[in-house]
Amino acid sequence: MERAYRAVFLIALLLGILLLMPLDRVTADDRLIEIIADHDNQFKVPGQKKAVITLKAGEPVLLRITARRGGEWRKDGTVHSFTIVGLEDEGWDLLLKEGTQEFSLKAPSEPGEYKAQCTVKCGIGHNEMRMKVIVTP
Ligand SMILES: [Cu+2]
Repeated sequence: MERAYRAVFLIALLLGILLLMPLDRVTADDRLIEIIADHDNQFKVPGQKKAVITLKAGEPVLLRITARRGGEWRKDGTVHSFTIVGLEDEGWDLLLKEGTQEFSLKAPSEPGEYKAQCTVKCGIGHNEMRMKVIVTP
């Protein structure tokens, strides 16, 4: 009898864990987007002259961001952020530590041109540290 209880408990636990996982993490086939938040306090996209990324509205994406410390950083080790003002609640407010980090996100549902910016005082150039995010229908 006790064994049956344990089995039920384990199955419930497993289901609970699966339910808690965001669905796009389970499927893990999100499009990979690479961005550099560089030590000169500029966003860069590897292989591109201009820092601009294009997403499809609502698509799940995996952002791989490499951050390099500029002249200033936060005490907690945050060196830059990648923030779309107004979409923070949808996850578009990524605090970046030194090194490479990955973030699973959903592209904004509303097509248009967005501006991503750094909200962490990172030194000279911080006020111009932004890049374009184009969202197509
Ligand atoms: Cu900054």
